[in-house]
Amino acid sequence: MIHPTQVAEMLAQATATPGPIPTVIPTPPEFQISGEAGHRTLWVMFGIMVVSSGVFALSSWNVPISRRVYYVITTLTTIIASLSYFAMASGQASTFNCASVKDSHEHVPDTYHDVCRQIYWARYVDWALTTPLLLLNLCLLAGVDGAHTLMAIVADVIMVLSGLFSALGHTGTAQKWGWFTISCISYLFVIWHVGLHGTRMVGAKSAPVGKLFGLMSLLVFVVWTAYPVVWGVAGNARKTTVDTETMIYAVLDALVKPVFGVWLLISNRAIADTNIDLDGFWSHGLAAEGRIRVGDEE
Ligand code: RET
Repeated sequence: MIHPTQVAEMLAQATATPGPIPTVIPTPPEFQISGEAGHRTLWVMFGIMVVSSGVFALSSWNVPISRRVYYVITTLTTIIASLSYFAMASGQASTFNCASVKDSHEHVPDTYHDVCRQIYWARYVDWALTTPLLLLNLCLLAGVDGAHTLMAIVADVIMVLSGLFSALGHTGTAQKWGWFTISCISYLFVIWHVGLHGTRMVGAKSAPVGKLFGLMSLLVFVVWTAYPVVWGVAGNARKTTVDTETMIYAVLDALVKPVFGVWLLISNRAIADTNIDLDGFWSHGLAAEGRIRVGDEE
């Protein structure tokens, strides 16, 4: 049985004026977004890609259609890049990826706040369409067979898409690291098919083509590998501003598309053995000549 004095104590406790209510003032999320310098860079890159597309398209005019394959592919890469840069410069095609960050304090418990970084998904759309075209140029140059070229292109598309899923994934989760691993493995497949297999296949061509492919594939490998490094340091670890990230990608994109494009097209004119003569549908379409239709013969 409860003693009346105990009841009195319990009542006193229940009705006592409450102490200070612990208050946690939520810290608003911090947004890492593109600034003035980033926007200007995106517009400049849009201009560079448009001008490059015009130059590449015009330079193919005096080349017979059967030998235009490098020109067509190179022009398409800069046209697609112009569209992607236009989308980004005009303020579209981006989203935010937020991660919780710990704030330590001296006398009160740790608190957390969200850091939300702008991710331009237009880049991944661009890469998914243009990197297969860039690989196709290299495979044609080396004389890589269709089976290996197709495998390299599919591995490349998987690399880009899984990179996008990882970029949008939650920090420190299996989804983020899983997609990242898939992307890296796919990149190794690309190197294997184009770099190693291409080096073996180009042996059947003349020495100048072999030298050109050797140097080009080495530089392509170095510049391409810079992409995942920037992706990790800037986009993922958030060690740079969005503007710096935009500027680094701009330099890499300018090298990979207009600069390497000019190099390939000039070399194609200088080294006869780089030429690929594509007849048939590529040059003539589905012409009616030569087809016998049942009922036509009298
Ligand atoms: C990602 C995700 C992280 C892992 C790897 C990646 C590789 C990216 C590469 C991009 C190349 C882009 C080019 C663009 C030209 O316009 C997707 C960053 C391995 C190799 C050449």
